Amino acid sequence: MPLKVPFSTHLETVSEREGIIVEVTGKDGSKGCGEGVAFSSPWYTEETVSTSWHMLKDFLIPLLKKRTPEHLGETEKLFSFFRRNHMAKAAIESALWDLEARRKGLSLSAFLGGCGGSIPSGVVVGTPNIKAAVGQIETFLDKGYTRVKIKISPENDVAFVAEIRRQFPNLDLMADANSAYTLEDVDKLKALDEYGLMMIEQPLGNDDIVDHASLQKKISTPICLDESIVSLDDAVKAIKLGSCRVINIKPGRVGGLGPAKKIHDYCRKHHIPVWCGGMIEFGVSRAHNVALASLPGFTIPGDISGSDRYWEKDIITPEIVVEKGRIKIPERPGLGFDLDFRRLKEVTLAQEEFMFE
Ligand code: OSB
Ligand code: MG
Repeated sequence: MPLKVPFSTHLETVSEREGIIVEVTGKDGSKGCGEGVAFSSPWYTEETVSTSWHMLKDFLIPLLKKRTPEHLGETEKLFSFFRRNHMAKAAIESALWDLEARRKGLSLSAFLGGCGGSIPSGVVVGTPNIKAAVGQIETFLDKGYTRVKIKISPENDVAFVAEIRRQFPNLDLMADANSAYTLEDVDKLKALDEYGLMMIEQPLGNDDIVDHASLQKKISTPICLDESIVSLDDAVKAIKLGSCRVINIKPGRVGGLGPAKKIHDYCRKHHIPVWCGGMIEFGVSRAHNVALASLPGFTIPGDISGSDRYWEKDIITPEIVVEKGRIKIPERPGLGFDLDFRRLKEVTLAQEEFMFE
């Protein structure tokens, strides 16, 4: 699906988004859906749409066929016999969470242990052009968003942040570097301390937790890790080392809602606030994120914007709507949103069905 406006980081510009939508049907006819959030090229993590499709078709689905899991914990355990490929795993795992919640007659939020009500939304600016960025922020504020994230890199940082801060002195603002820096840039990163950023996300290596610990000792802005945390084990080690004060949780990055919930639980116990990241995703993953972000440790607004942030028309009904800066948590069983099959059909490139028995 084409994005309304291209989204740029220092690594890649996304103008069209491919994704994988998984629908599971139980023997009793109950259904669930999930989304594979890998991009078309491996710029954010090593997975792509093609590697996800391969993993699903050639390994994960055959594995489930061979040993149908009795419950969600068993799925997670089965999948752990194959290394990584977290986004492919999460596509099925999250669909099974939806199915199980529907069966239990609980909203996915309640099934996960969430609080109900609504969650605060947040939005990301995807342009290094200062004029365009200011324009986007103005539009987002008009729509009710109260927390904004910008992307920074060594080519576009101190002056960019300073100008945005000058124009929006009271805005809840964070900056994401997607691993654009090294420890040699410490003076530049320290210079950002002046601008009252809520945090700086993933400034250093995408799989580093050692240098981030050194950096956190030298800057006062809290470091938030994204790419570096792909498992509970990573979160435990990063917290132990002091590599971050905040963690961004994305179900796709960590292998599903089960692992995401475990990271949340651990962080909550250790007083590390978490927030839910985004993947420029379609409504299915967005809806899973809404449920996840209703857990009590998600104390910081995440990158969960409305369907209309990126899409002319989303593939779920109803769409995700931001009202006065918040998104309502659905109360009906499961995800609380249905696939809009008409819209889905319009944008489907390929489809495959796998029968068990
Ligand atoms: O680093 O958080 C990130 C988008 C794609 C991949 C990685 C990231 C992002 C974003 C935007 O920052 C999130 C969104 O609006 O969905
Ligand atoms: Mg990030």
